[in-house]
Amino acid sequence: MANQTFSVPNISCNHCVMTIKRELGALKGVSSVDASAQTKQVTVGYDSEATLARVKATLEEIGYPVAA
Ligand SMILES: [Cu+2]
Repeated sequence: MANQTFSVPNISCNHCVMTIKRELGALKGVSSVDASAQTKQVTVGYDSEATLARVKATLEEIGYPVAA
């Protein structure tokens, strides 16, 4: 298991945080999700590079793309 933190500029409030936690938490291989409206960061625990790629794709799909 590894962790990675992403910068996600579109996080503006607690509703965004809840949406991200729900959507990423439903992905297979994701063991933990933390998100913050203060830091605009998302941290995930994941099991493989494929899961990490899906996390990024999902964030983009739901309107919270990871900053380059
Ligand atoms: Cu919001």
